[in-house]
Amino acid sequence: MKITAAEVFVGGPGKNYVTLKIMTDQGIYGLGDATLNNRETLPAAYLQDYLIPCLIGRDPRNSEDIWQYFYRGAYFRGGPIAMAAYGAIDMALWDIKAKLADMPLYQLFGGKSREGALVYAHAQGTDLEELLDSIAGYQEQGYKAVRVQCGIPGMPSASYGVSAQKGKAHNYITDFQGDAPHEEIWDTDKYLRFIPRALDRIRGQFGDELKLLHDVHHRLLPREAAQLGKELEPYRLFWLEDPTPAEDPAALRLIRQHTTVPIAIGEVFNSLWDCKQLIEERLIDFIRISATYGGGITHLKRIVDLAALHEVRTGFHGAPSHSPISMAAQAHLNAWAPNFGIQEYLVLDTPECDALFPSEHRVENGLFHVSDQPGLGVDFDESEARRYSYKRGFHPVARLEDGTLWNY
Ligand code: CS2
Ligand code: MG
Repeated sequence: MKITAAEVFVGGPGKNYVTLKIMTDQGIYGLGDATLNNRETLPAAYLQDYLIPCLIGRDPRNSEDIWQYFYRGAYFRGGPIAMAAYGAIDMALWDIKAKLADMPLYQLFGGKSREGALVYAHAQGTDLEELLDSIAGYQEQGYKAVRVQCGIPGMPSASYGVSAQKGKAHNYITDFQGDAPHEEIWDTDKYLRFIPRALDRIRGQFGDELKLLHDVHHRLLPREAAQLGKELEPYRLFWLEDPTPAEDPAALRLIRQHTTVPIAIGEVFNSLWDCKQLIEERLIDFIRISATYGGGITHLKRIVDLAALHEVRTGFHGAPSHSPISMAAQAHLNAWAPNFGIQEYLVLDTPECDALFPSEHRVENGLFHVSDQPGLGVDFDESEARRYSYKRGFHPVARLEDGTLWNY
């Protein structure tokens, strides 16, 4: 069996998805996702200019060797651009293998360990009242877990994860379009004063059962994060995410000395080496790396197994940062992983997105039910894809009130 051709598509409804399609001499094709938010053309160029020419003629069933060939074979290893490109290739090869086996992918890992995988939705508000309504809306739809993000009183612009306009859902591409990053103002003191009060209201209104998550988005210093974790303990968060910048794992030692709040980190990681110390020293409770920037299924599965050895559970980074193809890859891992924790899930099922990526994966009552179709269980409609083209966008930049640049 041989790979005969591969093509990359960039674009999508309200978002630049980077989709790889690998064709074989047996008519079976595989799909992969290389979407790197607001840098989408870069993994696409790496695939087109360097990787696809090396794929032609290879046996697509040798996904391990192909992964090692690209990762170890490169003198300059890793990084989000390269790992997103390898990730797309790897997903497509697993898709082909599972289609050859005529099985849904999770069967190749060891079958299903659960009927449905717990997901969390993103509740947000420019103020607390709007956030409470947003949480209530998700609860009515059956969600059992929500991430809660709220505008901070007195902060000149909205805090991370919150739409700038009241009543407007945050969209990762339309909000970020333009020729330069939008700048936000951050004020740690106001944030630290407000968040415990907000969590108190939320717990009081929604009771004990609803699982609550909160994303700090790398904004705090280690001591501040320890203080916040301690103050939030009475509200029993499911997790506190990215309390400090992820490139400094030792900061977590200080946080762990002071609080038992569960910690989730890893959405900006792209290899096992980024995760290793946090997992081995049990400095986190959930690992957030994604199948896309994390080098695909082959590498992600290795991270899941290392995490299991240290009682760290999964909480993969989710849509819409990645396409439904990546979501499907993670859904098959979520169905199998003995140490599954939760899956981030933002509603992607607009008619346009469903038309571009048809699938039978579905979320019901807050659980993700993986498709039983052979392979990843998601397709890609090329005629739909032709409706879209690339649009440039940037993540915002955060500054303190005096102008000092801060972590976004
Ligand atoms: C966020 C991300 O989902 C999350 O937890 O932190 O959506 C993040 O802001 C984007 O993926 C950035 O590309
Ligand atoms: Mg996050």
